[in-house]
Amino acid sequence: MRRIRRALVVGALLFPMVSATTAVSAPLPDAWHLDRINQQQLPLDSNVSLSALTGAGINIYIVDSGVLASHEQFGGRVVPGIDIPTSLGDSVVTPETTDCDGHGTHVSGLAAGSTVGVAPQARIIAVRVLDCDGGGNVRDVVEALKWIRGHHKSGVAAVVNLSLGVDLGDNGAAIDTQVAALIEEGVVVTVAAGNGDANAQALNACNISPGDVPRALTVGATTIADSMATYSNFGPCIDLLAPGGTSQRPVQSAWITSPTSYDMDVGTSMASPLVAGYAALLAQQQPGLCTDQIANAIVARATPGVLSGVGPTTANRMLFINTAPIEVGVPGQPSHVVTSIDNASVVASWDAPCDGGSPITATTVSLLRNGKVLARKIVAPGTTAVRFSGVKNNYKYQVVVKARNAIGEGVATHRVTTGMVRNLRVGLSTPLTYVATFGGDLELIWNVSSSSRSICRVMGVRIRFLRAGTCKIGLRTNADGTPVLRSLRVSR
Ligand SMILES: [Ca+2]
Ligand SMILES: [Ca+2]
Repeated sequence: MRRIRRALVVGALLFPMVSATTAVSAPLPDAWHLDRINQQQLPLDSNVSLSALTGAGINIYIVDSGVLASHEQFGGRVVPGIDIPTSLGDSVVTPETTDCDGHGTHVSGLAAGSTVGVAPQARIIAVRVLDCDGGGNVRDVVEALKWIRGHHKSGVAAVVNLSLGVDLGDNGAAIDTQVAALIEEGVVVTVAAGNGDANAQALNACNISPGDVPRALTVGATTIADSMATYSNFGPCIDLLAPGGTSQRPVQSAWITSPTSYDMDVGTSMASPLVAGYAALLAQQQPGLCTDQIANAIVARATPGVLSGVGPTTANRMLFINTAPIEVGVPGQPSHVVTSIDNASVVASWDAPCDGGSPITATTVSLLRNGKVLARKIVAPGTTAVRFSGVKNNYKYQVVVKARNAIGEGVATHRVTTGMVRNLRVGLSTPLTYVATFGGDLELIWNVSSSSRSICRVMGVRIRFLRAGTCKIGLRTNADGTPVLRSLRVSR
């Protein structure tokens, strides 16, 4: 498996870092990237203020080389996420938020730095997949994205930035699958379009993963003179362009040498987090918005036709920070559907989706067998679990969940198939997946409550029922997630 690449220009000269003794603090001498995106046309006007919005309360996951949490740009807003290379034993970096490469710190600064970033109060969640040389593995990125899917809170807008990529042919589809799932679960994903091949020859971004994922925001790079950067990948998969700089005028952001050091970098890696920060501003303003509402607004508000050097296959759209309210829409798709069975009953729970900007008024839960609806329950907002009783044993069922608001009906979940409904009798030992299922590709982590240990026991991938009573379990989709609680009735 080929290694993943960060989307910094390969071989680009890094300008000398500002040393700790001569460190620049606000106002920066060269925040042209911010200056450019608060106006539609050149020339730059030296005004870098973007919005009264700050991204406060919004999580931006930076999937990268980690983040130097102590940097002055972050003011305590960096939260350790997960350090995949460490957990898989490829390298060891402690604490988890440390960045031994620099790329992730630079990218984080552009998304959410206090003076170099677009969303200066957003929370940065450091998800480390790149090592000290900026390299990584597809497998690690897939793990990281799964972790985010379990970690983020459904129904609350969040942003993921991926300033990295791999050739689609190098198992990129595995990353694409996870990116698409994140978007379906309500997360805005911004992706660097990539900086061409090893010789900086620009490529079609549709051949790069995850830049080819349709609902992701794939970002190409521009120069200070408003031309498309020659290294920037191109093509119909590019949604918009944003400042990425050139070696003559790179982009300045936080660096890892010290909490007050800065560095100049070049690439679509720098353009993508600017869009991530913008998404956080919009999410802060209307926290219930769904992914596509935010992503579509960002594309629709980009300034058309102002860039030079844009080829015929790339849309000529330049990032423009415009925080006018977004029109409300229908709710999104509920996520994290968990089903469990016991005698003659099915219990389904779910996470409420984004509400489209208008409160959810009801949720419909349907129980099906062989594609036919057997029962339907309509529950009030705030209820996120229902029990269907009186169903026949020895069958599997499907569950579909759908929310609605004043605007209309939202998108239904996929059908989630239950385990086979049956009596959980003393002495039964059965695979966990026959008792509870998750509507997706994440595995459930089981915990039996201590009060139930004499009644049921999990052994490996099986559960055994020891005595009649109530077996209380907690089901999580990752180690840090909030468990879904279930009470299974065990009979003689
Ligand atoms: Ca300006
Ligand atoms: Ca797209």
